Amino acid sequence: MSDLVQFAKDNEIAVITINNPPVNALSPGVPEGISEAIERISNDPEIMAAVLIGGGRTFVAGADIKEFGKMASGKAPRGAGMLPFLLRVEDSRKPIVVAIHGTAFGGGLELAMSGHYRVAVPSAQVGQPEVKLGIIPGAAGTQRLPRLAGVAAAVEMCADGKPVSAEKALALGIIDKLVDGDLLAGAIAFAREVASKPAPKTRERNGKLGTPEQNAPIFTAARENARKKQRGLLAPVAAIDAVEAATKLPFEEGCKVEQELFIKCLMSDQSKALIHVFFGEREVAKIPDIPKDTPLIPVRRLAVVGAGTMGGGITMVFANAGIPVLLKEADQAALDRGMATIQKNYANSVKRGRFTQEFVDECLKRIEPTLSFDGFAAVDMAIEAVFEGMALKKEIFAELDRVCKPGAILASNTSTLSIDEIAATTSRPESVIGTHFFSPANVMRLLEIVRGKKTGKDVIATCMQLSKTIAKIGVLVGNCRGFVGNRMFGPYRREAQFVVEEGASIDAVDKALFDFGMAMGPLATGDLAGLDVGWRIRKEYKHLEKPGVRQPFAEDSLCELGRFGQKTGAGWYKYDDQRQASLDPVVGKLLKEWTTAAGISQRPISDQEIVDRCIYALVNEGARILEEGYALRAVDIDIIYLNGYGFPASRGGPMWYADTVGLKKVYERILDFQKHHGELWEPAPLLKKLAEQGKGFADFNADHGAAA
Ligand code: T1G
Repeated sequence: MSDLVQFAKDNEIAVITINNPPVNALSPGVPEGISEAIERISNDPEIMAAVLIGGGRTFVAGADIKEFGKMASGKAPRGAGMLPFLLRVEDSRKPIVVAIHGTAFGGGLELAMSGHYRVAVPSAQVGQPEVKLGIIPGAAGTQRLPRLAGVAAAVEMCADGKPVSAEKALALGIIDKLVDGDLLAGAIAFAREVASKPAPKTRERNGKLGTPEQNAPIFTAARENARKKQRGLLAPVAAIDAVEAATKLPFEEGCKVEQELFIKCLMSDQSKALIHVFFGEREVAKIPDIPKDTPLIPVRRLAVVGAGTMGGGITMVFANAGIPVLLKEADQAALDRGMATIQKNYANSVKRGRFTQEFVDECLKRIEPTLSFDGFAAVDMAIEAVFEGMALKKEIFAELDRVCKPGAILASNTSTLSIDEIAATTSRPESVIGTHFFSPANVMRLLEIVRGKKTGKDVIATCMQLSKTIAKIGVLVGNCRGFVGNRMFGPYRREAQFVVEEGASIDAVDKALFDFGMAMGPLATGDLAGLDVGWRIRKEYKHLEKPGVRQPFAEDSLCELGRFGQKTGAGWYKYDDQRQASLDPVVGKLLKEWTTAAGISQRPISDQEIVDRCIYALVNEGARILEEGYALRAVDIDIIYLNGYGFPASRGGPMWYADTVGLKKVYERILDFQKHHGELWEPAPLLKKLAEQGKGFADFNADHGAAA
């Protein structure tokens, strides 16, 4: 027996335990161990039935995704997959009861469904999340799930990848019984009950496959949903096709259809990108120069200074995580406004079914509004979220330094100002860090954690861990202007303005980037965030602009007319009372006047040029950030862009996308832009070097040490 699978007997019931920490993935050796155990069961006359269970914290979380990564890149043979193995499980003459705790995901659920019965603890979850990796179930999941749960549930679970609770799985027929208390004991008892019964093969259970008339509307609706909500993704549509095959073909034929679709998805750029994202979201938590066992500072009580949009959102995030928050404002009116916004946001979450009223009531109890710094001595961490001005921030930090206890973490939510400069106003620079939330803070997943020169390793480790506690994805970045995300967003939006000034229409620019996969086009994004935000920053740093180098002017001109975007009812677009955007002929006329006055000749600009100008501007700046050490790895930049800026995960992030295009091609395109548009397109030295070496940013990941 492989040491990944243990075999034991409880009288006439065999117990097969999978031990492949941390998530009992079906890595090489696990299927082999289970097959050996089944062989042993069938040859032992004393054994009447068997229980298959996961050791540690979960049942099987799926096939080993690392293996799929190798197969997708051709580094490992595709092999026959797990179909033959699961048939061996299903063909066991003695009933096999699968006992589920934690998660039975992907291949884990497929393994469970090849068993004859399934029992689970109430906290367990089951699902086919493969589409999140750009693939589909590849071991008959799309063929067995409809046979247990019915077509509608199977299509939904395979196409959107969301797991279902054990209770829901019981109702659907995926599992046969919920076990309260000890799972193994419950499963063994269940096995005793079924030991003398025939072992029902899931593949022969066709009663829930429905009729073509019943199924047609289900598949039509599923395809429409995928077209709308999973724009341009291959896997959801393939999953629907595979489940449909289960309703039309015998099991073996249906499996063949599933295999073809699985391989097609696996070999796509989308699955390579999504597998990169899966591991990347875990990689960013690993800081090379901060040991895993760095002692953490317990954060049991928090203070937030500033009850505006950001401060209120941050307060909710911590209250949701069970951490009491002292929310301070300068005056009662501002404090009341802040609390009212928090209550409105919570009420909306209850209305949308995201939170229950009881949960919201508990959260609100954890928020204590205040006008004074009294009580700050008891907090373990304070987050400043006031107006983006250095003078005010320094004043707040000097006060925090005075009132907070020694060792308390002092964090700023600044989006562009220097953490080092802020830290210097305190006696404890080692306790000062940046926690840059993204608006709306109670929704956006990304948290840029900004490392100051003197920030202590315990403070960094604590904030990285805290990001998980508050359901954010924390990415450590260095203290350059704009940190990583906003520093790159500048050139991205600069190029969007340039192409409009050169003749592209406003909606063509936004549509080109939307069709590329961005959640929203760059101009509409500016209108959403407020054009005045960038305008104020550009004015503050005007003195740094190199004389004679062309800068965009359109957006500043719109701001001078008071057109800040949605908040003023007009920006690049005009907005009705429901904030519905429409093209504004006034802007078209203004652009004509401005560009004529500036002598900028107009020309038709292709969608491809719009995309290349905007996206390669991101990539070029990202390469500079990497080389200067303000991001640890290229994948960190990717994760920032997926979780803070609406970059499509199916393209892996800006740096991954550049590798997919090929850095040589990207570099040549940038040289071309430099020739036509001047020195702002100076290629980043790292990009030039990697392109000339025929390498990609992924190779740079491998060589790059800790810096941020
Ligand atoms: N393969 C390889 N490694 C995995 C893994 C997997 N399936 N799942 C998790 N890990 C690693 C992860 O990278 C991390 O590593 C550690 O385990 C802990 O994970 C044939 C084709 C189960 C909900 O998509 O959703 O089956 O960073 O931090 O927060 O049809 O892991 O410690 O080095 O996420 O408690 C389908 C993916 C695969 C499930 C647990 N299955 N995993 O969350 O821990 S394809 C999935 C998860 C497939 C078949 C198809 C989560 C989790 P490290 P973690 P967690």
